[in-house]
Amino acid sequence: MTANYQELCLKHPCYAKGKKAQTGRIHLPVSPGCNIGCRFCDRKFNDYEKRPGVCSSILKPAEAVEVVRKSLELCKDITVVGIAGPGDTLATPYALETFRLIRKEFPKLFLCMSTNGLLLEEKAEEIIETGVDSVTVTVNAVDPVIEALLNSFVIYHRKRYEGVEGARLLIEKQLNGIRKLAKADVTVKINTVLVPEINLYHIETIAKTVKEAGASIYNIIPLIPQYELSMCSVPNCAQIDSSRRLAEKYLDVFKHCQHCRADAIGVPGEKDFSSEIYSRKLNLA
Ligand code: CLF
Ligand code: SF4
Repeated sequence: MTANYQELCLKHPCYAKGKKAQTGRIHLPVSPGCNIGCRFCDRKFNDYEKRPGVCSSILKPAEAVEVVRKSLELCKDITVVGIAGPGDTLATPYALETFRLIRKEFPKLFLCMSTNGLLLEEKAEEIIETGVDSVTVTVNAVDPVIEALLNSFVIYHRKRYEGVEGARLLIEKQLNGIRKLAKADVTVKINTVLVPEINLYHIETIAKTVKEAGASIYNIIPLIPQYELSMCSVPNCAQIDSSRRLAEKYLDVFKHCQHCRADAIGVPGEKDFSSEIYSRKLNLA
């Protein structure tokens, strides 16, 4: 049985309402590919950058099980196994395959995945059957004209859709997917990358729309200006605060996001164990 929202609020670090949680997560970098083109996305392999889309290397599902085993020895606070890239978790089959292995080996850990949502509607049944406890969908706009400023293309069943056409398809699939999961009592969290020049005045509409679709909690992630949006600004505290206040009219808001790497290990915002694990990776086989 999957965890309910109240349980996640107590034991999942990214569902902490109020003060920061002391529980941890391990991210398994098993999902290399992506099927959309976010204009701020710059995926990289390195050991030093602390942001989404970055990891030291890609793991195979079987290797990921051993990484979890070692990580639990190093960090007793881990309650969640998350998969957040470095690409999209539904663009390749490896995330769900990994979750099935983890569920068997570590039945007490919560399973958490993060996705852009393009394939959420058609993969919802498989996600539910796999027993994923929480799904984060990144919804940066619910208006295709705004979304097209944040995303240049979508590749859906081998066909490329650009601009507003692609954006409309992405939003439709995201909202249908959220509805399906929520109906099956899977907890849905929404991440929005806040880009002051593009979606600052759109946050309330996003929050209201995703709440109606069945999401439980909302997280605003300040833009890291890079790639095609390198000319945009980092939101200031007043912009983040006012956006959170507007979102809070509709749903709970998570306020401790740490811009995690795709291979982060530990309590978010505290000591990260990934360098210890990955320098030992060759010994795990
Ligand atoms: Fe990872 Fe994301 Fe699950 Fe958390 S992170 S897949 S919901 S277990 Fe958390 Fe890190 Fe922010 Fe993500 S602090 S970047 S919101
Ligand atoms: Fe990058 Fe994630 Fe957007 Fe894919 S969905 S382009 S991995 S930010």
